[in-house]
Amino acid sequence: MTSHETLGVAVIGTGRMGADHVRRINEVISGARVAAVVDIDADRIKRLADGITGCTPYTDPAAAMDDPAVDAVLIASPGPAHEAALLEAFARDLPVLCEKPLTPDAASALRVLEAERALGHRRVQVGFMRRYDADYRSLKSLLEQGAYGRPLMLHNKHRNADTPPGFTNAMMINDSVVHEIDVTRWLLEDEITAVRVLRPAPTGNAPEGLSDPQLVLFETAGGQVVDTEIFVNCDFGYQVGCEAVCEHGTARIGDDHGVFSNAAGRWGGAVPPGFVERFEEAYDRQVQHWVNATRRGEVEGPSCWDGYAAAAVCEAGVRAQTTGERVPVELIERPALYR
Ligand code: ISE
Repeated sequence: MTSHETLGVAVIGTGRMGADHVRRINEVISGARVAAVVDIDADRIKRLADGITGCTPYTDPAAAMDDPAVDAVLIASPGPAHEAALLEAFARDLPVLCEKPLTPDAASALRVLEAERALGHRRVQVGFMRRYDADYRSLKSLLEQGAYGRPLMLHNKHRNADTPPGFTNAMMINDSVVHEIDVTRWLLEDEITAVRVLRPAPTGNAPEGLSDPQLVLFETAGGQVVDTEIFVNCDFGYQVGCEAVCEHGTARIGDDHGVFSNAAGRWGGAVPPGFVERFEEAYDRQVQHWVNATRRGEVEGPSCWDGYAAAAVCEAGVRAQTTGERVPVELIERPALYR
């Protein structure tokens, strides 16, 4: 396609995130339109497609990708379905925005990475949306400017008000801490080499069997140490923060968000209820950047290497959680395509 044409996007998976991306492409961002929606729930996609001009519903991702109106694919189905959809997209050389995780484990992420390498060029942007959040971007550029010297440590916090039924200890790493894994690698521009997990006595709000909160420690190749408090039943809202401790100063994001008020003898602001609200602008910016780059014929943002590295750290993290030991992270050598 040429850059003046509108990008026809097939959105695969129309659950919470997929439906939000359909709304975003339709109503918020420019340069793209929803050309197809894909889900196993035929009623849901028919209802969705009926409300969008020129949008066709499909229950089969491959059939949607064969639709001539489809120029690019946004994958928002559950993680275990990503590999098959990515390979179908590669078979047609279609650009992809793939929600995190790239795939649920390091072996399948490596298969996807090898399949993309076989194309000879990048096709995938992975949906690590915090890289598009205004606060995280300010912190990143501050570290890049170098005025505070080398970063030595990061302190992260990641709190959710509560968890959906069936949320497990492994999901605390794979679904939640995976964001701090990506943020750590991105901010420090280094790989995570080992993981440890401490499990304090759980909150009374945690469902049976969930060890909540937990403290996750990373070591990087350059010798930095990063801690992440993950607390997924904190009971008061959604809160994410990061403090970088550097040689000549510190910098912190995430203390407040939105309007700060004084009234009735108190001061303060609001805590957002969930990640969709907190990161709404980051999701918008992420999808707009993907559309813009795709229309220019380019691929930017988090790559299959980032998705693979995150999956490998998650695996080590889940092992550290269950064994209580320090678990090293095993990665292949970084291929030239991702340097
Ligand atoms: C969820 O899957 C996300 O991706 C959110 O960003 C994260 O904060 C939450 O803990 C996860 O469950």
